[in-house]
Amino acid sequence: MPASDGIEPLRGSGLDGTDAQRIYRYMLLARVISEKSWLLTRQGRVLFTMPCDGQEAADVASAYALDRGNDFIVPYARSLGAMLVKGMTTQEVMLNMFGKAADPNSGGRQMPMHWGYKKLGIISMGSSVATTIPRAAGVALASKLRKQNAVTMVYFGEGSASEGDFHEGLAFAGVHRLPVVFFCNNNGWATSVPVNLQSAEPQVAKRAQGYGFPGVTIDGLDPLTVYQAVKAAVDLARSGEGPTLVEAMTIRMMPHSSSDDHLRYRTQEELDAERKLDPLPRFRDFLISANLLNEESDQAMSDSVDQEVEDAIELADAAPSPDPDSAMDRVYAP
Ligand SMILES: Cc1ncc(C[n+]2csc(CCOP(=O)(O)OP(=O)(O)O)c2C)c(N)n1
Repeated sequence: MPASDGIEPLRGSGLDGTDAQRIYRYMLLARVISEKSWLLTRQGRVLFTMPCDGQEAADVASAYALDRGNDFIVPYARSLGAMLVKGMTTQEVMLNMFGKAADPNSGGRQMPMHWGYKKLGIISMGSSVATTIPRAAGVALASKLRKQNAVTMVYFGEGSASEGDFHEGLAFAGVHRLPVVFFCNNNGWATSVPVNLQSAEPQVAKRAQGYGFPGVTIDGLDPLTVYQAVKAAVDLARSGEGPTLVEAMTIRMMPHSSSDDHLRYRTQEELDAERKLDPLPRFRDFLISANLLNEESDQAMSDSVDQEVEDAIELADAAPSPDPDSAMDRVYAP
């Protein structure tokens, strides 16, 4: 359906109706990929997954605020929505999930959801959380020295903000006023450790003050709020004013990973209550009230997303595995 004016001008976010519809489709796509990947692990067809259910608004709308052709993303495993916005296709995501040779992230050699795609400006992550944070400061330093006018955005969870790497990365970026946005997805959990056992000060954004730049805490379940806050941070970074720490408050609707059972440390009642905050129905209701979506167009979008993911699964499942002789490639220097 055509993008009408809707709720003008989309609550001052700087986005128009077409942007809002695109963001919704990316959110839906991330959700369906996440849900189907979970089922594929249960079927024994995929080795591992880290669901992103509950943080689609944060991931998608933050990446949407970047200049996607020029800026860099240093992701973490749950950044699926940001990967899609940055240009990774559903097929490429599924080739990664199935560990196939044509996976552009690592040729099927890394764990699933360990992103890194040079062509798209997605810097390779690693399993060790927060090591990406000083690396993102380094990427931002390089782009500043090269006068690329690029912004780097690094994604991590609040648990990672307790690591030494977090503090070193922020200190360096603050001193050198680097064009970097630190995007913390605060879902309240680091695997089974709740936020109150991670730090005596649970508001991560406050830590930015110690390094001489702004920190903001925002509703990470509302894509318009996320876009607005991240766009301001990206603009600041691009204009030479240095970093911002954005803390998006989100939820973790699923277990930490396919290797986890969250009912060993969370109650069903708590999970049921959290599910009511799901950002997808909330944004869908907003779009309907803004006359940017109706039952029919929502169903059509949902069907096309389902088909896209099913086609990608079929293709990835049938694709060739990496050659066993390549197992040591890029592990040791020749
Ligand atoms: C340095 C390091 N320590 C521990 C782990 C194991 N581990 C993987 S994810 C994770 C939790 C991370 O929590 P958070 O940063 O809040 O992100 P979330 O998974 O909640 O999105 C841990 C402890 C790891 N991968 N790297």
